[in-house]
Amino acid sequence: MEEEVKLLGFWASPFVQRVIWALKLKGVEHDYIEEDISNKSQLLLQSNPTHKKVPVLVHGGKPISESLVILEYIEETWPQTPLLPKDPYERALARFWTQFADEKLPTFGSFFASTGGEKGEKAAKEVAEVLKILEERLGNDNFFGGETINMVDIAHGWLPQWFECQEQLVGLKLLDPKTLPRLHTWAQDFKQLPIIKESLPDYDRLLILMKSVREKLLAKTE
Ligand SMILES: N[C@@H](CCC(=O)N[C@@H](CS)C(=O)NCC(=O)O)C(=O)O
Repeated sequence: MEEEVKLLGFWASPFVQRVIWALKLKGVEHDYIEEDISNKSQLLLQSNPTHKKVPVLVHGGKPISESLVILEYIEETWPQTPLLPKDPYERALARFWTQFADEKLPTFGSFFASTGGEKGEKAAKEVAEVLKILEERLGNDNFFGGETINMVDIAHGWLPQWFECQEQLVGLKLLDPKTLPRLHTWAQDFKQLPIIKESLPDYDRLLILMKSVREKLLAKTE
C-alpha cells in the first residue's frame, strides 16, 4: 500500500513551492495542508519542533523538514522524472548550485530591507553580482538543468515571482533583460511552465503580503 504523503505549507512561501513543484513534476499524490503561520498547528509544532517552519513533508507519518533536504528525499524516494543528473560529477555540481541558492538568500534579504543610500547601493550591487554569476552559469542553456528544469531551477525558482515583488517594493529593477538577457528569459520561461504556473501564488496578493513584511522589517531596523 502506498504511504500517505502530506505537505504542511503556507501559500506565500517560496520554500513550500519548491516542494510542491518537485512533487508535481514526479506526479506524487499528496494532501496539502495550509498552515496559519501566526497560529501554528500542533501537527506543525510536533513535526518540526526545531524550527517550527514550513514546509514539512510527512511521508507515512514520518516528518521531514527543510526544503532542500525534502527535495533530496523526494528524489531518492520517487526516482521518476529525475531532479538531479545521473553522473556523480554532474550531480555534485547540481548540488553546489542548489546550495548556492540558499547561501545567497541573506544577500537578497539585505536588498529587500534596504531603502537607498550607501547601504542600499551596496545591497543592490551584491544582488547584481549574484545574478551575474547565475547568468554566466546558465550559459546558452534554457534551464539550469539543460533542456528541462532540475533541482537547481527549483531552488532558484523564487526569483521570477518573489524577487520581482522585492524589486517592485524596493523600486529597483536588477533582473533586467538588457543586462541579464539569459537569466531574464529563464525567469520568464520558468514561470510559464504549466506545472510552475498553476501553483505560483498570485502576484498582487503576494505583493501585498511582502509589502507588510517589508514594513515590519524596516520598522525593526529604524
Ligand atoms: N530553510 C527553510 C526555510 C523555511 C521558512 O523560512 N519557512 C517560513 C515560511 S517562508 C516559515 O515557516 N516561517 C514561520 C516562522 O518563521 O515562524 C527551508 O528551506 O525550508
